[in-house]
Amino acid sequence: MSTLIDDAAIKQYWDSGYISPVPIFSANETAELRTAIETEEAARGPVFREDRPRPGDPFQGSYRFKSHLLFKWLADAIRDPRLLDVIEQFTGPNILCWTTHWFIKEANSANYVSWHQDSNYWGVETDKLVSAWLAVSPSTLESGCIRLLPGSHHGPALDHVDTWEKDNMLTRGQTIQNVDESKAINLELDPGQVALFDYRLAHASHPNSSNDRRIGIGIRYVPTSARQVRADWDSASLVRGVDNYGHFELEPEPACDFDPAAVAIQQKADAEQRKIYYKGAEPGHAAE
Ligand SMILES: O=C(O)CCC(=O)C(=O)O
Repeated sequence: MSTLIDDAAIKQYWDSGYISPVPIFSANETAELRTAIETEEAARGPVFREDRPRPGDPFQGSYRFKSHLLFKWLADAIRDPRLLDVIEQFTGPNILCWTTHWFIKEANSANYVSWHQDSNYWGVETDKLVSAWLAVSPSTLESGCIRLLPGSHHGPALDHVDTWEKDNMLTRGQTIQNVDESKAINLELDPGQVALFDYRLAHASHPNSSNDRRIGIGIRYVPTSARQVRADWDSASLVRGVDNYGHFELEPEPACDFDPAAVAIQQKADAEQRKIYYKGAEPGHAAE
C-alpha cells in the first residue's frame, strides 16, 4: 500500500477522475531525467517532439511514443516502485504500461493541446486506464499545465472534430467543441510530481508562455485484463505482477539504451499505434 495517497485521494480519483499532485521523484532524480532527455536532444535534435522518423537519424523510427523501449532511464522510471505502488491502488496488482507519450512545449511556444478524451482514440478497452503525467520541468499555468473537467469520465464519449491545427500537439488536432471552461481546473506540478487521471476525462492545455521548457511524459497504465479493440495486435510492458490474459504481446525490458530486442518491438509497436491513432481519419492524413 502506498503511503503517498490515502483513502480520500482514492475516492477522489474514482469520483472526479483525477488526483494531483502526487510526489514521486526527488528534485535530484528529476534533474537527472531532464539531463538524460536533453543529452539525447543535443545529440539527435528535437526527437521527443516529433512523431515521425527524422531523416538522417541512425535510428529510423520515432521517439515520441513508446520510448521506454529505447532508453534504459525511461524503462526504469516507468517501473519505479514508488510510482507503481500508487498505480496499483487503481489498476490492481497486475499492471501493464501500455505506452508512453512525450509532451514537450518549448519556452514561449505556441504548442497547445485541445480539449479531448483519450479513450476515443486509443482502442484500449478497460475502465481502469490511468494516465500518470510526470512533470520533468515546472508545469504551471504560465507554462501550460494540464487542465481538465472533473467528473467528465462518467459521462458519454463526447464528439470530437479533427482540426489538424499545426500547433496542436495531438495527432489529428482532435477537439471537443464548446467546452464550458468555467468548470476546468488546472493541475500545476513541480518537477518530479505526477498527475493521475482517467483516460475518459476531458483535458487540454494552453501554450507555454514561460521562459523554460515544459517537459512532461504521459505514462499509460492498465490492468492486464485490458484489450486493444482497434487493431489485431498491440504490445505492452508488464511492469508488475503476472499476465494471465495475454491480450498484449509483452515487450522486453531493455537492458541498455537501444537494446536491439526492445528496439525491434518499439518500431513495430510505434507503427501499429500510429495506425490506431489515425484510424478513420480523412484521406490525405495517412498513418504512415
Ligand atoms: O501535456 C499536455 O499538455 C497534455 C497531455 C495529454 O493530453 C495527455 O497526457 O493525455
